[in-house]
Amino acid sequence: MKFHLLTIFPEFFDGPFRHGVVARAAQAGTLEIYLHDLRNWTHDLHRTVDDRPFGGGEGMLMKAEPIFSAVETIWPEKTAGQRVILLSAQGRRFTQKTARELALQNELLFICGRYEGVDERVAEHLADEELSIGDYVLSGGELAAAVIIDCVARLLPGVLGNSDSSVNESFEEGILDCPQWTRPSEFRGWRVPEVLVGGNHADIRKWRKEAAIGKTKRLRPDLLS
Ligand code: 9D3
Repeated sequence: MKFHLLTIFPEFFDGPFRHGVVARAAQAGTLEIYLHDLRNWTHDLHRTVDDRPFGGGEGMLMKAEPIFSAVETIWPEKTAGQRVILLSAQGRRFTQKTARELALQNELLFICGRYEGVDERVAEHLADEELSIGDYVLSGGELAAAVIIDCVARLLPGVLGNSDSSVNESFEEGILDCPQWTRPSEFRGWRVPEVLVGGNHADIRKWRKEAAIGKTKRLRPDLLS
């Protein structure tokens, strides 16, 4: 799968994509990441990508023209299996379900917004979808794109070692993972639940299910309603 990122901070991604699942998948050729510097599609001395909002207001907006030029250069003709995604605080909420849908595409192009936002013509006439990763304020779309690419990459066949793409993911069952422990069985006086240390697998399964529901009730009651 190919991931394109359109950004004014291409070096931002040196960190997130050089480690872990995404780096390994890139090494194995399962995915390819292409960084595109938006300023390459400006034509003025100052390589301007922003301008003031019509109607007034705080801050600056990203101009439509360099973004359209960039996307039309990267994909002169858009084919099935290619999706343009605008990251913005106003977008539809990205979830594990969205990640599954995106993992079915051949190629994704992420437009990373900065400043106070992006000229609305990008959302209306260029992007296939506008996504947000949650209800909090980031300073731009780069972190959001890295989050989405991490989620999608680990779903690609072969990336996690399990070729079975139907492995259950707790979020899709609408419940949190059960609590887990590793050795030692006692640490600073805190003991691991006795049932997990014993070997009765039916009891363990039942205990885990109940513990998962209990934890979901306490921390994420919204998932159960
Ligand atoms: C006047 C209100 N603005 C600032 C508080 C709105 C605003 C503008 C630009 C809020 C965030 C941003 C930059 N955010 C993103 O580009 C962004 C984002 C986010 O802020 N939260 C969750 N997901 C995303 S995806 C892109």
